[in-house]
Amino acid sequence: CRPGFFKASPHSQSCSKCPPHSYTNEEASTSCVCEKDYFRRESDPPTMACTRPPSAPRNAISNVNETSVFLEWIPPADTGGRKDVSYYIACKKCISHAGVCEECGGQVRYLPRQIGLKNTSVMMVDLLAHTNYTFEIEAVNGVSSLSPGIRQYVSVNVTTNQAAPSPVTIVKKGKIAKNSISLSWQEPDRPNGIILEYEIKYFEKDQETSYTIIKSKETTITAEGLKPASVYVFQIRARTAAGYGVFSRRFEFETTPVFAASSDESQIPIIAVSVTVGVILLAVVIGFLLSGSCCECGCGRASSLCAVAHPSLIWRCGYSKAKQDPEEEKMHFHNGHIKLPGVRTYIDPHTYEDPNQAVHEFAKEIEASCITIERVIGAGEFGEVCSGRLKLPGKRELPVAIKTLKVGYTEKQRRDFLGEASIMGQFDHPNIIHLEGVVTKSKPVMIVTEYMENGSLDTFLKKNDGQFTVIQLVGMLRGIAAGMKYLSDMGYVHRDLAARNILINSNLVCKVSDFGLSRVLEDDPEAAYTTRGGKIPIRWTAPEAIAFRKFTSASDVWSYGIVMWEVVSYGERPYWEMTNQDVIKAVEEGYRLPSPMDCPAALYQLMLDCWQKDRNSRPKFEEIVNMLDKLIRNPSSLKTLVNASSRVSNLLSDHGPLGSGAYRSVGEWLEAIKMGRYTELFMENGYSSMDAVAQVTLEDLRRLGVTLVGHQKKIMNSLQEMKVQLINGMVPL
Ligand code: ACK
Repeated sequence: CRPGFFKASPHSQSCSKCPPHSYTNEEASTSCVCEKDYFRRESDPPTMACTRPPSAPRNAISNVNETSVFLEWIPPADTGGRKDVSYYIACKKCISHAGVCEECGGQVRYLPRQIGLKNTSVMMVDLLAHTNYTFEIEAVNGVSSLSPGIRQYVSVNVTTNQAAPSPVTIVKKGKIAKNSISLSWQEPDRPNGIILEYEIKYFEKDQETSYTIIKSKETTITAEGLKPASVYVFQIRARTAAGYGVFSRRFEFETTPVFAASSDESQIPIIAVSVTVGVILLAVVIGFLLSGSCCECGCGRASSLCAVAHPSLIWRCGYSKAKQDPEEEKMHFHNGHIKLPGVRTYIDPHTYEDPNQAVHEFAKEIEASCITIERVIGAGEFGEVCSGRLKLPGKRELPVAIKTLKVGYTEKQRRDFLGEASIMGQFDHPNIIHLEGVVTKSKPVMIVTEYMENGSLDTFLKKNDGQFTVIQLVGMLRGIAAGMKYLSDMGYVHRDLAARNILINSNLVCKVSDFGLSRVLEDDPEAAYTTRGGKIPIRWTAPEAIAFRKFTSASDVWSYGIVMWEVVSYGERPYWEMTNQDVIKAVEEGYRLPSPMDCPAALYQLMLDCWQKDRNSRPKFEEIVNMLDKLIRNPSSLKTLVNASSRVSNLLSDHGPLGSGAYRSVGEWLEAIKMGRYTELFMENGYSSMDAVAQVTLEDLRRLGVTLVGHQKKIMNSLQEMKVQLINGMVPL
């Protein structure tokens, strides 16, 4: 063979041209040499082109859910000429202030795997809470190992959120008698926050259906009323603001027989000393409580002493009606049917004769000198909303949002303004906006909350139209549902759940905000007066709440369905420009909002479930959270979208074609929605009348060459809006 050609075997008939990216300068070659930066694996046949490592994956995005991170990316622009591209995930844990990063080590789990990923997504679980991680997604192919070149990866930085505590692992037995067992245990290795209490579950061995639960703020308990000479199984779990951790493994201890001495009689003197010390400590604690210094955790000396010396008391003075709480609550369960005694319920601040008392019961007083106001970020009903910083003694400086009460307020305005803090202060959940405290002792009166970098969800979504993956949107919805589950468990009905009342932070964590009683609705520009005189945000409200003010968690579920619709349609206004009266009428007649564009069928089905007329048939928030978790764990279940043509034909079915009432020609209509550039395209393809236009589906638009998603949305939404106006209704259920 001459140069540039080769013959792999002497039996071959003819010489072959060197495959792409290879050459030979010599005669009689049996193979060709790869060009610089191109390679051939041993298993590649000599007739195959030389290939090179792929370029880096593109557009990596992350979705953080507590201590799990979901990563998604698109394949590299250049696969290097091979089909065997796979991905490898490198994980680094970084200490932000020091700028030092280290390998994550073996405790992180990768689903489905870390190496050799064929799909363009992966989930990392069991990460540490509140930790910065860098993930490098590297694309590799069959020749990457032959290339000495630099690694081709894209990196993503994320910060994990709060997590429930890790399990209690060390449990020790104390005094054991014929009717009682005392235990002590160590705090979990990773508490991930301040431990608010422990829950101890125990039952007689093999009698698991009848168990007892004790709650304790200490790391010791005594289970009493036990049977002599019987084995009991104990399990313990810790609770922080993020919720309960998982139960520990089972620990078994046996009570002594009726006539045996208790196991620790020799320890009586030690116990006597401990009791004395305990009594002294108790006296000190009571002293603090009575002095009231604890309940004024501001910048003063006494309060910082309170925070440092008695960290466990902050929770008491901040949120709970501590004096009514016994240190240990106990409740018996048979077949697990009785509600947990520890689930706190919301206390209506109106039940307090003096509203100031409610504020100070549930909110910390902050000294104004601890707050630095930086800029105004919006206007609230009672005054400006600002961003700033809060520096409490002994604590890290925090970015905060500050709601102020404008000067010249009436006593009622002050009460209503602070009412929100009295409500917010009772909540403690990662998806509920967190109250830092209030300033009531100086002016202006302020409510200080955690700062949410991305502001309110509706504005944020409108600004970032089409920018998120379905998984990211579902992550947002999951957070909102988890917050709402917490509120409904507490017995609080929100009444004004809407995307404008959800705040979103830089990790895309959504938190429910805007709490109040009647005030909520008065300050909401969406709220309208009903014939019965109430003020209600009609588009978000369940029919029974509009008709006879039946506000329940089930009516919140209806509103949640509307929020789902707002999120998936990136902040579109529900029912567009229909009037409130038309909305009420259409919903009453059984019409429902159509699916947003590109909406996974599973999500639209969930919306329709939330909009069941019979409120008892709607899902509970717990079921919604479980359903969304399932979808997040199995992203392929989100791939089936609501059929684009049925989405539109639903609106049309039985209601005749779109009339020409609104616009006289296709051109006029397209001009009106600033899409005039497509007039010719429509006319050329037979869509020359408004009736013909009524049949256009998203697929038709794509086929015609309207490729920009924003334009597709504008056209489809306008069509829908016109149809809705025409039929005075929506999708019939
Ligand atoms: O959409 P935004 O930027 O988010 O405009 C409104 C404005 O204040 C009036 O309510 C913003 N806002 C309210 N609370 C917070 C908060 N905790 N963090 C950040 N922004 C907030 C809201």
